[in-house]
Amino acid sequence: MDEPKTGRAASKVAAVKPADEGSASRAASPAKELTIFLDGKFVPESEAKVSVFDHGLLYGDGIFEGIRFYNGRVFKLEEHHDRLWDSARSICLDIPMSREAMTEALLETVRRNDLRDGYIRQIVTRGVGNLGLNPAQCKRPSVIIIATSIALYPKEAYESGLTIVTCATRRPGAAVLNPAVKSLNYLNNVMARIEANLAGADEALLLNDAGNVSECTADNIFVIKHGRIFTPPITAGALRGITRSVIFDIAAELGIPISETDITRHDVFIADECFLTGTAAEAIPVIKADGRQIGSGKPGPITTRVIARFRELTRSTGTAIYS
Ligand code: PXG
Repeated sequence: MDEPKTGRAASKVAAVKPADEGSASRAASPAKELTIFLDGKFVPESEAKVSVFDHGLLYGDGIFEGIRFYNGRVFKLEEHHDRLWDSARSICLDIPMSREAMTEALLETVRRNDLRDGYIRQIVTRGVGNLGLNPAQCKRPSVIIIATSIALYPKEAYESGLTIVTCATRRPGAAVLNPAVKSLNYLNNVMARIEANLAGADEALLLNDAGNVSECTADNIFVIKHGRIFTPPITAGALRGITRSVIFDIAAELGIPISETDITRHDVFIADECFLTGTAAEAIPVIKADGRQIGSGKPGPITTRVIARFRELTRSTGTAIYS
């Protein structure tokens, strides 16, 4: 990353609002049972059960995607399905549905829950096997689709920014457990999340074996220095986030230079601005890292512009659910 050249320009911050979780959200109507897609059927959540012999449970053997929908449209559906099928191919899992059938099942799950804004968790487990870990035992993968709402961080944090701490848990390298596979094995991320909780921080920053920054527990990280945006490359252990790709598009559109670069904690500490992205997190500013204030200590001007454009895109593009 570039060395610092001059002081930062003073930042005037516009309010950044999080997504509306939707009027039919789970929190708003806790008594109403969700309808879940489970292996070809739509069932009430109280009946949506998988076997204790499912290797998704026994070994974390399976894959998932988290997808958002806004204003009656699914955001970046094709990109999420590309990644789901890539994850499946990488772990030799045959998804027992065509992409077209999966898309229809996903849209129908949202419709049956009468939602316009929310979050879809799509899971493919290895399926039922015996107590040995060999996936050859598992005859048929299970497909689960849940449509509901999610709030990863408190609403205020989208305006005031998050605090993050570097955790001792390292992101495994591609040769250990490739973070590019969005698998059900999220203990690395969970351990990092526990460290953030114990430290009283909003998020955990994970480093890779080389000591470079990878990402946070369920979000990609971006730092801004002298008007340029930097984010770690996939080879640093970052997920190829779909929101991350949208940020590249937005930066190009706004004429803000952006690049994939190895960054260290130092680069985070001296950044003018910092923000995180993820489907669940959306785009959210970071204002403190390991006790150091980032920039002015408030969401910066580039962050604010990028997030505002992100919100516009989420509400104006996507696959129609109702038509
Ligand atoms: N890094 C990791 C490790 C992730 O799991 C992202 C980055 C962001 O990627 P997208 O494509 O969403 O921009 C993720 C996404 C959860 C949850 O339950 C996690 C994700 C997505 C949705 C929900 O915490 N992971």
